[in-house]
Amino acid sequence: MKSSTRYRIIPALFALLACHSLSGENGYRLWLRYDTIHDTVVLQAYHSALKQIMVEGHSGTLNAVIEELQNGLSGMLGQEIPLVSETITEGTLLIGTPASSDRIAALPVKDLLRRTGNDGFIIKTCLVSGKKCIVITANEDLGLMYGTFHFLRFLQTRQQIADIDVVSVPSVQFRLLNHWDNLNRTVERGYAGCSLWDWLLLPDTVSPRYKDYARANASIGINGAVLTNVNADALVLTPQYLEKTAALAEVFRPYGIKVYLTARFSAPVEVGGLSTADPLDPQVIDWWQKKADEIYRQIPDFGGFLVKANSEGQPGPQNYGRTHAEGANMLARALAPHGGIVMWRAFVYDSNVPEDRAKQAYDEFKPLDGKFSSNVFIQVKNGPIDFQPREPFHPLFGSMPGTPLMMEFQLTQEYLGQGTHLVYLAPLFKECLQSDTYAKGKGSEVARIIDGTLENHTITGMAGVSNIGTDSDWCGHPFAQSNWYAFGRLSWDLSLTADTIAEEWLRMTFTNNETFVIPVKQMMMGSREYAVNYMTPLGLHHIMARDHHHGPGPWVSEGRPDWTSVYYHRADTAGVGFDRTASGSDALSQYFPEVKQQYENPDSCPETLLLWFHHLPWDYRMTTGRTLWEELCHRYYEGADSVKKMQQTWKSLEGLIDKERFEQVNAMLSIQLKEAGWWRDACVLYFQSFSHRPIPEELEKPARSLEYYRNIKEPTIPGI
Ligand code: GCV
Repeated sequence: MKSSTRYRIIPALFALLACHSLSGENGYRLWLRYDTIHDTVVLQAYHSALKQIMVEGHSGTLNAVIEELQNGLSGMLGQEIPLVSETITEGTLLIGTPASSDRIAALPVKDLLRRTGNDGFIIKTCLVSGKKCIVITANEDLGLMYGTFHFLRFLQTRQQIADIDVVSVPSVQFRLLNHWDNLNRTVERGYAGCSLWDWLLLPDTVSPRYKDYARANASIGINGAVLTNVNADALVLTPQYLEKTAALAEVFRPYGIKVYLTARFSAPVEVGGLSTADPLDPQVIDWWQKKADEIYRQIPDFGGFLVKANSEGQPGPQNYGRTHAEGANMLARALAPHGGIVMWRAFVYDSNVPEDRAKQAYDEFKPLDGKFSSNVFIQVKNGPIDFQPREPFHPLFGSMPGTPLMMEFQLTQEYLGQGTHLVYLAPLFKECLQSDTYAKGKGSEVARIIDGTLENHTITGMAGVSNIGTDSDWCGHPFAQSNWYAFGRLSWDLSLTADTIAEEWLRMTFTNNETFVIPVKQMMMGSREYAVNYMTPLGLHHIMARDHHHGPGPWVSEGRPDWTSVYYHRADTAGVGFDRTASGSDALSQYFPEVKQQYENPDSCPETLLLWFHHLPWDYRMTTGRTLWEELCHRYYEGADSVKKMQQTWKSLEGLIDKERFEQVNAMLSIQLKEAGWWRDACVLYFQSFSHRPIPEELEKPARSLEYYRNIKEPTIPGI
């Protein structure tokens, strides 16, 4: 794919424009803002390349394409670009498939289209009937939709379009949001208001927001939404709710978004009146088959089921002495005739306390490799515990070559500051995807397992646990939108860098003014590491407050051991950290030898994961020359100081964007700064009670006592 060139924009112009043209911003438009371009050079170039639109073919998707183009182009170019059907002129934007357009069928694009599959597209400057045109073509109308959004992004980010040559094919086939939304509209780990799905009013009232949701997803390549929480309610499978689900599917269809539901394993008992949900019981098998038939009668393009089984109290096949494979395959057989899939989660939290929680998924699933039906994914969280600020990659990646594994990332910031912290997650996603599993020697990165190339899988997928709700800006924090955006863009193109995605998003969401884009991009790129530092540096993990997971709680020690913090940090007077080498839980043996060898020696283990794999003495010497204790303190202080710097940077940019979002982010950064200090002081004081060493002299001492932090109660945090 040829990369294009961006116009240089004169920053001074922006300062003038920002104040008067961008008022009334509530973030609703996300990155799909089509404000008028004021730079005359750019405007002139776009006008001469785009004189008319011709869309050949007819479908709901093409109607959506036309609508988006007309909105986008008239918004950005400041005037209607006529939609024509007959005569090609210089500067036509011609859109169609070879099947729908003889003009496109006559172009030399057939070879390229052999590579683009159903969703991929080509955008190319071509001569059509001797006239210079821009052509967007694909094998299917959906490809045309993705191509159209890509083309609009070109304009939104001020790229030159005089000579375009793009071929784009998605890295993975299933690119899904997972909503943890309950039928009563609460959202588990949701920090952006209520669930978008208004089950009470559906199917009779269909909120216009559903279409905007679909547009936003389609614009970044997302092609499916699991509507309901993995902690599932069987009610959603009843006729009343299926009718509501069908109404949503209808709105999403033109945008290529399929709906999926979570299947509660005990549904045959709870809503089917059977006495068992045993997956080998003929009546149960029959119930699920009939249920699948019923669903597909109403929603012919229904995507399939996501299942959390035998984990955190959810029912599953093990309740009947059956395996995950027996449970998943039974559902898969019901869906297969209709083309549906099962996404069976590997996040298992046994009812018995394991010796090391990090080992459980591998122990349960690895022996089942190759035993799943061909339409089953095993959906694996990026790390072996639970979406911590930093985890090593999950050892299942590379260990189940006979089974397609679907990546599960968490976009909602359950463990990363929830609704108030600016934490851009693409660096976390990339860190995991670029990790080398060594499953087939060097170069066996997680990304190659996810895109199917390492193990030759034909179905491939990525899921992001949604951070979307009814807040006017969808995600609660203006920068949380970037995590939704980044997930979509990455699942379309795993090779994109976090930096590129941040820049695109900033330009589309705020401004193309580089005086703003460059420093804010730097903030975003650093933000995940800052959060790691003020929350869980050096490989610490799972030391947050109980239940709601907001704020620090390294002292949490009561109740089920693997739900406590002390189980994970294991601090004592000798040192701190979880020994996962052979002398400890030996979780390291779940990784391939090259990884194991690197991590088992504290000297070669990356410092970022040191306390994940090792219990080390407080005086252990770090590469900085500091002791472990001193380094820990320094990391906590650096983390909190970085937030102060983000705040200073942000304040210095006042006037470059709209006042509303500027002030909202400013206010959020103040909260983040306060909470980063809270994490730092609470954790440093807590660990000091074991290390019995002074906080290094150069660091400011906490103003309050450990007792003060231990007594903070937050009974009303959202998202539980
Ligand atoms: C949906 C963590 C979260 C739970 C979540 C679970 C899961 O434990 O805290 O809220 O439940 O992960 O991924 O199933």
